[in-house]
Amino acid sequence: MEIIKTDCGLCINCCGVDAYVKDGKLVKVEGSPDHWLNEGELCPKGEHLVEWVYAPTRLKYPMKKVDGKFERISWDQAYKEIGEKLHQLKEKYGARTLATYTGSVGVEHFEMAAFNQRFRGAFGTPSFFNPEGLCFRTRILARQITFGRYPVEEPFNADCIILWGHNPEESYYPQGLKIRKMLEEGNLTLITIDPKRIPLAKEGIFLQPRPGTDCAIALAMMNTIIEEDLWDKEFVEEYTTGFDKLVEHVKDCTPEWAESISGVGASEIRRIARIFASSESSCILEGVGHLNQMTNGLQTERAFCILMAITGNIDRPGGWVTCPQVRLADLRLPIEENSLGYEEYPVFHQFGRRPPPYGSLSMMTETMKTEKPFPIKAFISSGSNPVLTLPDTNLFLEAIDNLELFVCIDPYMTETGQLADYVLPACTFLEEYGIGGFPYGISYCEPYIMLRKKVIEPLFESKPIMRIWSELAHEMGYGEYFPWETDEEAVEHLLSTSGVTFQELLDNPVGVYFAEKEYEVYKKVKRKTELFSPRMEELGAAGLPSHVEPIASPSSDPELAKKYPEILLTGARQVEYIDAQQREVAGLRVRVPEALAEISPVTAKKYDVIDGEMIGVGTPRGTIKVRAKVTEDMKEGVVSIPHGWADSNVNILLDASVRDPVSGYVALRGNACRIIKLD
Ligand SMILES: Nc1nc2c(c(=O)[nH]1)N[C@H]1C(S)=C(S)[C@@H](COP(=O)(O)OP(=O)(O)OC[C@H]3O[C@@H](n4cnc5c(=O)[nH]c(N)nc54)[C@H](O)[C@@H]3O)O[C@H]1N2
Ligand SMILES: Nc1nc2c(c(=O)[nH]1)N[C@H]1C(S)=C(S)[C@@H](COP(=O)(O)OP(=O)(O)OC[C@H]3O[C@@H](n4cnc5c(=O)[nH]c(N)nc54)[C@H](O)[C@@H]3O)O[C@H]1N2
Ligand code: SF4
Ligand SMILES: [Mo]
Repeated sequence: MEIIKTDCGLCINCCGVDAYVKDGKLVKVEGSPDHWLNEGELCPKGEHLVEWVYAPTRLKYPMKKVDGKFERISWDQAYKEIGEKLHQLKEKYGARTLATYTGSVGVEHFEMAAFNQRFRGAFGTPSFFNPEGLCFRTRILARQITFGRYPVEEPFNADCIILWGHNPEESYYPQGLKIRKMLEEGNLTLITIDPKRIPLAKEGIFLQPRPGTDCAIALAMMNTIIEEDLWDKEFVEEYTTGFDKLVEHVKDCTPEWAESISGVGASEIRRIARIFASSESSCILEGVGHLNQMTNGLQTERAFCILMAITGNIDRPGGWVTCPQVRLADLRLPIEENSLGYEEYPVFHQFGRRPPPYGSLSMMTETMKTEKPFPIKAFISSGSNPVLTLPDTNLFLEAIDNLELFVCIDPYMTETGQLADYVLPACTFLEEYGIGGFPYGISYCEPYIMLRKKVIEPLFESKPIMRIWSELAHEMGYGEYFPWETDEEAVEHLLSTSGVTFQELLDNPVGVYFAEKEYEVYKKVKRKTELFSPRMEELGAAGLPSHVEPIASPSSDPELAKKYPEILLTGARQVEYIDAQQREVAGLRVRVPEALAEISPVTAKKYDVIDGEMIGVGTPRGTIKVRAKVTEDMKEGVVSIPHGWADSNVNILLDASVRDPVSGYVALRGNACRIIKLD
């Protein structure tokens, strides 16, 4: 039996995995005891990797839809037909008629994103999309706007953590374990701000706000910190600009004002403001996307940045720290045209020195449907399952009706693959080489990189995604851009600018630190922290954050509230699954067999609903059936439903036109809904 030390590519946590391989087959996995983060532990998904990789829903060979049914074809035929069609469509409608989309896997799987982008560059289309258009980007952007760089949470050195719309025991499993350990050791004050009393909320101070009012709470904390002179004089005076404007801006944002908006007691807001400001080191540890995926999302993130700054918790141990990044080879080819959303969402697209490589995802589906401002006739989706994960499912279904070519590249037959013209089998991360760890320090502030190793040969006829893009490119005449013959070669090339070699990573199977972390970076950089942002104003947004009621919520639209009086939250994470994945893994499915809509006993009583009953949940966009879970932990008036379930697809309920006007993100939370008692 061979033991291969690799990195789990299922989610952004990148835990270390010891893979046991016998006769070319993966037979067992364990958490790597020598990996700094997970220290031998694996979450339930990680524990079920063997069942996942050999699941019967794996795509075995390329298939083409003929008369509504899939037929097996060869790779050669697939490349030839897809290539010809793409050339034809480019001729007829121009290059931008091709949209490519990589899902969350394409954010964490650097090679997938890099090769997709190289292909679209060779083809010449600006229409590249990924979940950065609804997930991570807002928080990165708000921090860049404020600090001129991207400081990342370093919670394991903190004395006080605010879990703000973040439930790490579900979504960041190894982080959850470490926080529990810190609590056991008795050196952490934990504050949780969440409409749901999550298990960690029971370990400290808990505030239960009405959804979408977090910015008001943050402003009231600033008000208290300034009123009570708890701000960090040295940091604010030496290293920030705009404090005077901030003082003026928050002077009326008293805790009493925030109480009237959020429902959280003024004394509680004062209490946490004092603890937060006077702890040795404090860290806002927020949901990756939860608070950003609302209509005041970007400005809420700005408020968190300001709170961290005025309390001096930037670039100090336990706060938000600027993490060194590895420079991977940039495979992007120049693209002349701007992406969708460039004009509509200038903060998102025009803030940086160059625009982000992806378009505004919220506009992709609408453009596919309306053909405005141009027709999108070809769509290639990889590492994503948009039928279940894009908000406004019915809009997406109407949009894909308009396509002339729809290709889905995935290791599994998904709900999206079922609707495609061609499905191409990609292999999983266990069957190819890749880059693991945290080269960009996105979720953990550790300058640490690992080789994600090929543990077994690709199953059936599946191929590494890098090969799929390269081979299609060669077929279409773009071969010169894709000289790499294997996935090893491609990964070696990506590492070529990083200072770390493929061989070094093979020799250090649990990874290497590529740089030393530095604190007090603000002392070295010229750019001061901008509490007030002149650039935001220039780009048409407010230079300081304010509370704004969620659009299309019962609180902002009294007419809507008459019919839809409850507040819908979607997508709270479940440790058993990543987004819409792993539902085929029986060992996980027995733990959580279906979607549950969490509601409080008071809400349940209002509709005469009992725990375990099937209910309808409706919005102006549609209705779904889902089983009710009645729990004291959920705030009254809130209905929280996870995403990614085919039989209770919560994205049917969302409206792609309800967006954060600054970031362009579709509101995944805070929308008005109602409960329907079923007979
Ligand atoms: N197991 C698992 N892990 C995952 C994923 C997965 O699907 N499964 N997905 C990955 C991805 S793509 C992402 S983006 C991240 C997401 O990770 P997070 O955004 O951290 O999501 P959660 O951990 O579910 O925590 C969200 C919490 O926010 C609360 N919340 C909702 N609305 C509000 C509000 O208005 N105010 C406040 N204060 N709280 C609110 C919810 O009740 C919930 O407890 O997780 C990643 N990790
Ligand atoms: N209502 C609602 N909707 C949401 C959210 C929410 O909170 N609420 N969250 C949003 C967020 S933050 C995100 S990031 C998105 C995620 O949305 P998606 O990325 O669409 O979600 P997944 O289900 O993870 O889809 C990933 C796909 O990649 C495939 N895959 C796995 N490994 C590989 C590989 O190595 N190669 C290839 N080619 N494919 C692979 C999987 O089989 C799966 O089909 O969902 C968003 N949708
Ligand atoms: S938390 Fe689970 S799924 Fe995510 S990397 Fe770790 S073991 Fe894999
Ligand atoms: Mo995400």
